Amino acid sequence: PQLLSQQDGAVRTLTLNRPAALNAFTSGLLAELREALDAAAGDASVRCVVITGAGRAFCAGQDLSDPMVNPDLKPGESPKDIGALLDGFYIPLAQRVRSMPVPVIAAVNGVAAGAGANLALGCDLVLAGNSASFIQAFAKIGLVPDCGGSWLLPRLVGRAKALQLALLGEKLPAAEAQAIGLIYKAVPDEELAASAQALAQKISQMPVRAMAQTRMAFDEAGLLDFDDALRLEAVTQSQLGFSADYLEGAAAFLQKRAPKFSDR
Ligand code: LHQ
Repeated sequence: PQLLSQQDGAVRTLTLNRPAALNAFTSGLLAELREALDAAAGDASVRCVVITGAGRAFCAGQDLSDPMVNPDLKPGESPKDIGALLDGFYIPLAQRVRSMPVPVIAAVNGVAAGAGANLALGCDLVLAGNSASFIQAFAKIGLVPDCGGSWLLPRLVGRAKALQLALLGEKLPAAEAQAIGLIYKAVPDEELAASAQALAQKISQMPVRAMAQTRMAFDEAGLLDFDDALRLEAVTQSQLGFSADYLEGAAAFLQKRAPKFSDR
């Protein structure tokens, strides 16, 4: 299979599994990843999702040997519309990640290039091994950042850094990615898998519905003015105020005991 899925407790781990091609995206892998995220979203036993890669890379982005992206076009042949690949595969995938009802962690185990980089950056928390790197490879092949990159990059690191990364397409090592605020944390390579699993297990015990709502509030507030953001906070807080998790969290605090969260 091009995608491996495994569950430990309430943590579902999805592993991109085309290591010989650095886990580059075929339409098949993109579809499998989206289906696996749909399945995780619909499964009440899942409270946190980890996405990682098999082998030495996280994901090299679109598989450039796929006939859908016009490799080796013969003279006189007209190119296919690669926008169709975005409409059919990358847009629904990026939307699926951003609308997951539980937190999503990227465990970036090696190079993340092009759409592979932006898939990772679209996750809620990005851990990376020290030897991992992020490459906005699009510029080098005459394309623009996709899979949400145009929206994410300026918001994550500001316009100047975003333009540096996207225009020059240089390899950004994990430690630098952490230093500029592009990712959560770089860790030693040999600790990445265990760190990601430990973080995911910890999160799975937390109020995950509110965490997913926090991500959605941040995304939406970016499009609102201050007063509208305040109103959105009140609407969301009003809903969460009736949730079992809030009632449990507040009660557990007052009773000086550990809370047991269950909402999703
Ligand atoms: C690959 C790939 C790859 C196929 C490594 N494809 N085989 C959306 C919609 C429509 C159209 C286009 O794009 C998009 C979004 C995008 O993602 S655009 C960006 C596409 N990605 C790239 O441009 C990155 C291309 N790859 C690289 O620059 C390098 O492979 C990196 C820097 C990722 C890794 O370099 P190395 O560590 O030196 O490994 P390598 O280059 O030797 O790759 C190992 C193998 O993986 C090799 O195959 P081989 O048979 O020679 O061992 C590569 O051909 C293959 N591979 N990326 N994207």
